[in-house]
Amino acid sequence: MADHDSLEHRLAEQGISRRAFLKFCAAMASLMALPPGSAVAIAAALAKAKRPSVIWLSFQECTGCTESLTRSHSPTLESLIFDMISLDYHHTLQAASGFAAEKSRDDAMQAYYGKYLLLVDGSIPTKDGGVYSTIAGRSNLDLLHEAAKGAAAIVAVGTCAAFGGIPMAKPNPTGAVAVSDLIKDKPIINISGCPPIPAVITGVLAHYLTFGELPALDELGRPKAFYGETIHDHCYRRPFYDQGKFAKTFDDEGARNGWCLYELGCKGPTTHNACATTKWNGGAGFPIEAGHGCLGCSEPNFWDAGSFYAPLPAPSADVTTIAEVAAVTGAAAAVALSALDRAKKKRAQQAHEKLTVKDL
Ligand code: FSX
Repeated sequence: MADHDSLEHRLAEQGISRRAFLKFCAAMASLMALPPGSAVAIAAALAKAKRPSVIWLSFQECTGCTESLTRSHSPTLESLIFDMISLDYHHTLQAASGFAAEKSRDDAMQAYYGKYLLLVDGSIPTKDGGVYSTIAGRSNLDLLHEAAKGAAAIVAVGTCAAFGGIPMAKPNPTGAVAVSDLIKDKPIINISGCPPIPAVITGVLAHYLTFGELPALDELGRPKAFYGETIHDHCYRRPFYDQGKFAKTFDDEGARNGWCLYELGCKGPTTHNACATTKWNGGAGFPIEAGHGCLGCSEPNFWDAGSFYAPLPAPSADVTTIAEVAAVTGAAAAVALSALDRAKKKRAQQAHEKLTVKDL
């Protein structure tokens, strides 16, 4: 007998072909860097998966995270994944308003206690009892604590929820903090980016539906499959970096020839995200491809980490450790890598690539 709650049944109802579904599963397997052959296992697991209840709370943010998810082209991985979940509360996307909206959240929290996924975007203001952001007269702080209690896991969507983001930038007038600063007794996954890449959000949801658990995380709670490497690792301008060819202005000959934007402030070497591989707008491109350096938006404190247009500190020719690199941070340092001799340049690059935003 058909399971009317299963994804398989819902996709069939909506006329989504088996072929399109398998293509989606193959794309998910590739996005999550799973071994070849995993697509079939994903398809089998997803087809039988029940739609988990998802409650999405939006706090101090610009709605860019939701925009990111909804501004993709159709039919998309994103639209497919939303057929896989029951989005029971999302105050931007839901039709209900007022008391009906608040009731739908309460009902879902009660009916799926211990089982629902809680997605949060935006940071949480804590100063003065959290009065700086309220929904239906209740502080974000209060709403988060209430919804976190019955959640199976929490997904912090966007840099604001993951690390505090722009609302937490100096002087942080509202006392904004990240979800993980407040909730200590639930699994939390951080999907950083301001905004995050839509396919990363859906990839994490697909992983949860397939395996019933969150994917492997890095030391900042981000899924390794998407944040395990830097933008620099996969940047198409990387060969120019390796050759020491850097654009000096945004419209010089080097810029026109696609040379590396490192000297114009690109934060690709210290930024962990999948922009260079997953790309944006249906794979059309990513900021560096549009001629602008990476701002480092998926890293903690990116807004306060210095000018977006100042080059990352370059290590001196003789440094070999991160500590030594940190010691020269901010020095007149901008020893051009291109000026170093070959062996020294290699060592300097290796040290440079080990830098993280925390070292700046
Ligand atoms: Fe923050 Fe998201 Fe940047 Fe904006 O919800 S991560 S300001 S794109 O909207 O939270």
